[in-house]
Amino acid sequence: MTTSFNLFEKRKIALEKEHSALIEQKNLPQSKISNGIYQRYENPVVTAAHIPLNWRFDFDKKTNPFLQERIGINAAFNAGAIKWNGNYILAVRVEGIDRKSFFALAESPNGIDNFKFWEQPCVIPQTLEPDTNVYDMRLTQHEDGFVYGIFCTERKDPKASKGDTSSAVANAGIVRTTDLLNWERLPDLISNTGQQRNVVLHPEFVNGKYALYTRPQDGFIDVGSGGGIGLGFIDDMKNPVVQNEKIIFGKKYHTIYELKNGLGPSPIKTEKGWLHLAHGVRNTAAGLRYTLYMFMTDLNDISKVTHVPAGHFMGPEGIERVGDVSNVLFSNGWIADEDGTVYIYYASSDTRMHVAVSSINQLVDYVTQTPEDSFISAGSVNTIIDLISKNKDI
Ligand code: M1P
Repeated sequence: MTTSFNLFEKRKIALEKEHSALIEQKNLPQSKISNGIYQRYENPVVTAAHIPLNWRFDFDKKTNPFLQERIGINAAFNAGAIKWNGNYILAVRVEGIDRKSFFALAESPNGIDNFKFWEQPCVIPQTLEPDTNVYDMRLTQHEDGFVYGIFCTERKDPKASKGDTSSAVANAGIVRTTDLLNWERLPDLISNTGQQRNVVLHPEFVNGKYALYTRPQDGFIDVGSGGGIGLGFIDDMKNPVVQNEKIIFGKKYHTIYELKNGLGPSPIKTEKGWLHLAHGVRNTAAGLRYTLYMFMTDLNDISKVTHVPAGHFMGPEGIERVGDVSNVLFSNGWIADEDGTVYIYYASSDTRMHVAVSSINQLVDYVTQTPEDSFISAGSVNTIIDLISKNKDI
């Protein structure tokens, strides 16, 4: 007869074995031929199942004789990224089954597998008005010496009518650190718009000021008459008042960013310009569809968009299509290595994290040589015919 004692022991061994196998599983490039722009990898790099067992299970036989999972994790997605002491770090949005998201760092020696969470989740100090929910941290190693984490802080809308228990207000919360362990909370962003999400810090000073990419919005989900990727400036991050915010990349009819868009990670500097990764959203009969797209801005004027390849850079494929919020790709983290390799960390369907590997040269080539959108079907046909005739001459 199985006693609760050996049931506990058996479950513990099985859980630990399964967890180690998942973490240590080697990740290989997908076998199908890539598009030449980036290489997707077979396995998600971080999932809810990667969360350490001791965050979820009480391993005391007396208080947990059945070894039940006491704290459930629903998803691990939308991670910021940074290279740190030679390793690849993701600041993962971990979402518990209680719907609350928080940040936790996972580290890999090679950027594509073996991501292990640090000892405990990040402790983010609160402002006078506590965050109800926090998510989607962008990490920026700024030239002032700090690593900044800018994330969305969500609180109940104080103007919500009685009985309205879902209206919320989103804004940018700001923390900074020099060790990724101790986070100093700075005041939340002060801007002219009602709400902000997808706020990202530029890594360099611009005319002595901090430059911030914003995404002003009228409502919590709908950007309304606002929206687009904005650019504004801040004198002092301890008093983060955005000045001169202007839209540098607006939403546009009948594009992949028709409904809304938002910047992904902090941009990467190249000899040709700043590489940007963003998400665009359009509506369909099946709901919102989020895809990733790229663009480039001028090295001397970061408000000037110089190149925009037509359409999406990455769209959801296979398993990526399905999850808590299906048909969504979202990225807020990438890492450019010294040798030019670029690790693009993207989440699928608000559920799990993946990696695709590219290089600065491939991405610059993609952004600068891919035909731009003509915004009409006849224009798309012309672009294809131009390519066909060019190929005839070869
Ligand atoms: O559910 C898709 C995404 O929706 C929001 O992004 P955006 O403000 O650009 O619409 C965010 O909640 C994001 O976390 C989420 O992945």
